[in-house]
Amino acid sequence: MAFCRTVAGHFPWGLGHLRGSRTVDSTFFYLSAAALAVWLDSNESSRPRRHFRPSCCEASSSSIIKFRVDNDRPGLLSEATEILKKQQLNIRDARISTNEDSRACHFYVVQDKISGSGLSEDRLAQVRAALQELASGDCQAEPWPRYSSKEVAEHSSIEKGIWVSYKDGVYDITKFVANHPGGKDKIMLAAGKAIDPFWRIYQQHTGRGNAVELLESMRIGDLSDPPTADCGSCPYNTDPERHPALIFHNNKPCNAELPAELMLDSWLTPNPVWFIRHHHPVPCINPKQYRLCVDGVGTKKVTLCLEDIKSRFLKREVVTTIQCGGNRRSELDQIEKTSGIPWGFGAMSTAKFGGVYLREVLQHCAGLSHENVEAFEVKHVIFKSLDGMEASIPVEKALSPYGDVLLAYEMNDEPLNMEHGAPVRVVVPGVVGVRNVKWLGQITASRDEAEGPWQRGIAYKGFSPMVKDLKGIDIEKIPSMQDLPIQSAIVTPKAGSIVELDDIEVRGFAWSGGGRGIVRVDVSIDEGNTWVTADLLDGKDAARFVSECSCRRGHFWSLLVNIYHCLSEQM
Ligand code: HEM
Ligand SMILES: Nc1nc2c(c(=O)[nH]1)N[C@H]1C(S)=C(S)[C@@H](COP(=O)(O)O)O[C@H]1N2
Ligand SMILES: [Mo]
Repeated sequence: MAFCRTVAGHFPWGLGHLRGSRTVDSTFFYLSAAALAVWLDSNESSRPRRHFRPSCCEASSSSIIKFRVDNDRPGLLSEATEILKKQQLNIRDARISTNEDSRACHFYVVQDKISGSGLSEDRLAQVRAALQELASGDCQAEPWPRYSSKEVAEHSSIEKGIWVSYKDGVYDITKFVANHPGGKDKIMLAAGKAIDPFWRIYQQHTGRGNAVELLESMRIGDLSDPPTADCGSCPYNTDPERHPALIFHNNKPCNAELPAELMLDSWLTPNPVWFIRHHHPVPCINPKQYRLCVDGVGTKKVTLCLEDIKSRFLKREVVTTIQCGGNRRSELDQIEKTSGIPWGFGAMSTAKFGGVYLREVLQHCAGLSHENVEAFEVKHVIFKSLDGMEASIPVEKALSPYGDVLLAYEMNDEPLNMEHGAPVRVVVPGVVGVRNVKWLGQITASRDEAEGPWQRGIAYKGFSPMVKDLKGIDIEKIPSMQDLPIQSAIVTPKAGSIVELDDIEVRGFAWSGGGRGIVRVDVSIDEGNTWVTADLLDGKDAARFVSECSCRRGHFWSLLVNIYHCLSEQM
């Protein structure tokens, strides 16, 4: 297997950071942010189930089989699951609650594949006979308890428990809210309510990933009055058409990456295949009616229309790479499943952006001088978007003459398109993708950073790979990601491909955030025992035709490896 290692201008992690290093400083090792693993709560099995009614009275979409065993043993759960599958049952959930002695109670939430509902008495008798072959004990089945939406509504606080419904199910999400990848505030909007309309907007829950499974593990009952089928028009109907070469992880909202096959074609990524990372439907904004409001502490409030932005400030051009904080998460998933979109390495792209410097708008137009920053203790600049998203960057980056933060209205010499944030988006060179706010509506100077999951949530903070849930962790104390660390990948040959034993050209890209340039790329074909230095190709040239800022550093690289030569040297 071939590895590459890459060295950036400043050495924040020392060598070897690409594999294994867990050092975290104020610039994050972005991989660990994504390593926050799937949420699991081992206490769930002891949750009381209320008001059980006999299965024959009401049709329920599933039943709970309770199998009390006198002598539990390792492996019994999987043996029992196999038996249930042979009995033509869909298993939605399986748990064990163990007593101090060897007795245990197994819970299996099942659906009869034949009838599509819970278990009839006859079917239960068959299942009971089969299970009792496995271990002595007692086996019964009950339908889920039924709750009305009124009863669900009574549970909307931590004290009373937080319940929600989804389709015909009722769920107790009390312990989950603090761990929600989309943030506590968002999920609390649905406390005591049906989440169906929320998930129609945030379709990443149902598109792929594990949200449905997670939810099912929190089921406590059936909803007696489920909502009628989807009504109203789909908010994604107005999303733009997309290039078929993109690799789609999701469509509503759209999350799509640049395929490896196109990655090395040109340093500037063509607009149609630029990676797309949305959290919402694409907002439709009439450029004539567009207004950008600049306000906050230490400023005098101004409102600018698109023409103001274009005519009152010098047009600047900045070539920069934007990378999503979740880029390459699929590679982490191979070690242990994490939550979030399983990106390959294509959640990054490069463009020449045209627009105006944020610092010039803040200083020359809104009056945010360095004196005001000091006097009013301004610490952050918040960007609020017209799609409801917000994020912030430190004021130092916003005002730095070398920061090159741009309010962009052009991308690769074309007017910025609606997909990537038209009429105006923020471009923050060297900083994690999520701070590059699209469809910008408001810029606010502030003492506090932005609110919400995109700034303060767990998806944009770094944790040790050992962290599996958030018990005992005060998320507020962990700083939000800003500068991205070094990044390097082998693009060809593709991982896992079989190549002829001969001269092989290994090619890839390397890039670093925070203004650090790439010093060297080394490649190893012997699991890291020996390394050969690759040639740095274009990318560096792209930086030449823009201003003096050092915030867009990247290269393609290539190396001809002779496998015979390398192997014989080792013998
Ligand atoms: C009630 C049960 C819920 C569960 C089990 C759940 C689970 C999840 C999971 C697993 C993710 C990560 C998705 C991914 O893989 O990208 C996620 C993200 C998210 N969720 Fe939920 N969620 C729930 C309710 C809600 C509600 C009611 C809302 C909105 C009001 C919401 C809004 C979001 C948002 C905004 C994200 C972030 C998406 C992003 O970063 O693109 N969730 N949720
Ligand atoms: N308003 C808004 N801005 C946003 C987002 C968004 O969903 N809404 N996504 C962010 C994230 S997470 C990333 S990685 C980049 C992606 O930009 P792109 O879609 O132009 O590639 O935009 C950021 N800005
Ligand atoms: Mo992102």
